[in-house]
Amino acid sequence: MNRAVVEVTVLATLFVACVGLWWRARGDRLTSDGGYVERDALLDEIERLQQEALRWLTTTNHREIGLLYIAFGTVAGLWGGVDAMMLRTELLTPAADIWTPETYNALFTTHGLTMLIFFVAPVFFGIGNYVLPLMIDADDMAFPRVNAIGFWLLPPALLLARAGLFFQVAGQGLTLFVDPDSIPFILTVREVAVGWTLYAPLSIQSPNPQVDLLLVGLHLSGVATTVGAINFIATVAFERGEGVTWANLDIFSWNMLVTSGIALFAFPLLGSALVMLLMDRNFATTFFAVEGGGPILWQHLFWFWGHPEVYILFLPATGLMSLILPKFVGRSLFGFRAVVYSTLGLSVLSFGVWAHHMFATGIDPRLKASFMAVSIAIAVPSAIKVFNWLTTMWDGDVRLTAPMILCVGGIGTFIIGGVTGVFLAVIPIDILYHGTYYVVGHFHLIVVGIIPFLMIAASYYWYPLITGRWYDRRLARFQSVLLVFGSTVTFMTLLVIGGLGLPRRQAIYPAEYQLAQQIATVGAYVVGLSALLWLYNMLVSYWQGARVETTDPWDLKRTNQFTNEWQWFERRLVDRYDMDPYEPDPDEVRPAFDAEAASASSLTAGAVGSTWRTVVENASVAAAGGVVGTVLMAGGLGTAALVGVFDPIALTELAELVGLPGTPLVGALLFLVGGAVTWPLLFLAFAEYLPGRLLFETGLVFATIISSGFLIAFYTGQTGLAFVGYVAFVLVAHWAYGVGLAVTFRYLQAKRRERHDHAGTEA
Ligand code: HEM
Ligand SMILES: [Cu+2]
Repeated sequence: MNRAVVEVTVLATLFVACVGLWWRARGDRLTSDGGYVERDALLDEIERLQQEALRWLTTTNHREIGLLYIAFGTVAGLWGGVDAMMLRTELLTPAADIWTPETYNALFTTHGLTMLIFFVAPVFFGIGNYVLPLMIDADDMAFPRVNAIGFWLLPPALLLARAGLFFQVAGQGLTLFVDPDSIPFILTVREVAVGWTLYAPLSIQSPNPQVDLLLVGLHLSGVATTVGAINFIATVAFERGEGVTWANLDIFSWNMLVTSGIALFAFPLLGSALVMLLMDRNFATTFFAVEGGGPILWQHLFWFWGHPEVYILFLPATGLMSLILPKFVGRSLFGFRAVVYSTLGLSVLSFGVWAHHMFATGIDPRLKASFMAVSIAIAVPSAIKVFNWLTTMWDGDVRLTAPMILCVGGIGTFIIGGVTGVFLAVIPIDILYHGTYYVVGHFHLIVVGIIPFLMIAASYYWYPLITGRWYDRRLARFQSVLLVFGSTVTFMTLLVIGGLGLPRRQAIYPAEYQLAQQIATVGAYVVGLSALLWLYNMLVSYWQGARVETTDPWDLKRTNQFTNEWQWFERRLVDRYDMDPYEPDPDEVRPAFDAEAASASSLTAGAVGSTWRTVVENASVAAAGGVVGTVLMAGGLGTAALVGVFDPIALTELAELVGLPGTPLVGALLFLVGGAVTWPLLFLAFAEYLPGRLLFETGLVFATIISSGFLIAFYTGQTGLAFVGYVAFVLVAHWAYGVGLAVTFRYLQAKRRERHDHAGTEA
């Protein structure tokens, strides 16, 4: 089949369907009196449309530019999505019988590029443009006109990058009428097929002129992104309203700020590398040729942009998660500061790991090893985010709205995507899985599992604010479930077939994989269907959704989460429509539980004294807690040894392990000292991540988790009743330990607070 014709037809159909929906939806409203549109009315309508068009083309208002960005990104996303559906369609059969292998290569190239460059960043910049100034109480972005320019660079960039499709269709059409020999140029331009990483030497040698257009298009998009990033930074830094300080800046703005910071360093580098590649192609320079800098140089430059780019894509999504999730559990974001620090940490680390994309090349093994270490370390800040989301939900009052379904689904896919990424960061494993579907499964669980999920969650969450109407909430819940389900089926299947060793980027594959490939394709179609349902819901509800009747559509006042952008919304409704501000039933008001505030006087957040003093105080409190916990635990273990379910031999081995004389006594001492020192420190570090509002509960949970490790570590072959006894004693001993720690901490904390309060009143 002819790829270009099919793709253009699908896109045109989508476009016509959207226009049709729009026409019907608003047509209904126009003719609600039963009349029809008259000629004059039609002319009026055309004039009105002209004026509208002019307004949208020249606007510098951040909300309108935001909507333009979102619309543009959606179009690109659908375009890249059609590529994806076509890729998956090819893979229904083991042979390349739907498109040619060359077409398949072109499809994954344009799919990857379109999604990464023209879909994700524009949509996030759009959301940022719309809501960020409202959230920080700014009148507009810092540079409204630059903002407009930044946006208007994108459509030409996309058209340049993907002109091949139109050339192909045009060529096909023209050959019906003219001699193919008279239009050689048009017939040689086709979609690029060198992979989204544009690796030299393939990208230099490809005779397709579209490669040059693509490079120019990418360059332009890079300029657009940089300009947008500068604007975000300036806006957050200088346009904050009164009352919005760095200390109470919302989490989404933090994320947009950090993302923009990364973009500011990453994109100019990409721009230079693109120009170098363009020169290699057209002016016989040798930046990336073997006789010059070499192809590996391209990879270094590319990934020094490419890895941070991944974080540019995903940090705004985590920002949305951290913002939206708490609204539907009635608790404020757990560990706000930890989340901000983890974002900052990621931004720095993201530049330091680029060569993990090059483990399979011949770069120096010592270099590789250090990149491996940093790549594994980068899991820590990501994990911090996950812990904080989970802990925010813990014990919360969960409302399963469409945005919440997407948040929960997003956490799930992110965990799987993230954990599979840690494996890839390990060189030997990467060598094994590099170039297989495992990689495709891994990164799609993240790029699909958290990015579009959270974009859609945000579209639902702010829909009332943007349109003043409700979307169809039942359809939205159904759509969210479909999306989570479809993505999981598709990309988990890819992980599995990648684990079995199936190479990626190939249109032809061994027949035994057919069933799995078909399952993945069906999953992808489900994702595609859910995207269409979302689009339908957005468009139709814009004209026909139920009007929002209250100034607090999400009932956020009840939990004290009525943030700035909703206050803006309320003011607008009150001014424009004379609506009464919504007041929740006072009996129902239960401010969101804020763990941070609740523990403001806790160990880690001592407000008085220098950092040093806090550290010393924490350490001494921990030491005291550790001793009490250890004494309690020693009692438990001692009993276990007496009863015969715990074998002191295990302690001997412990002593030998660290090179001390292998006697039970030394082992026991080591065990007690270790317990008294390390455990309280771990406890302090993790207390923030463990569920439960009370230190007491935290202690129990912590002890239970740790004891499972000790169960395994000190198991010396007990069976039957002895084993049951062993398990019981390990658990009881650890619980005693955990409770001992917790109670001691509590007590010492209370003492300390008393002291501080006392000091405070005296001062
Ligand atoms: C339903 C949604 C999607 C499906 C079914 C899908 C499917 C695919 C398939 C089949 C491939 C080619 C695998 C190969 O042959 O190596 C691919 C590659 C890729 N996809 Fe997706 N994808 C989807 C969404 C996304 C999104 C949202 C992004 C980015 C934000 C994305 C980024 C990429 C990238 C970067 C590649 C690599 C291209 C290359 O190998 O050069 N995909 N995808
Ligand atoms: Cu990377």
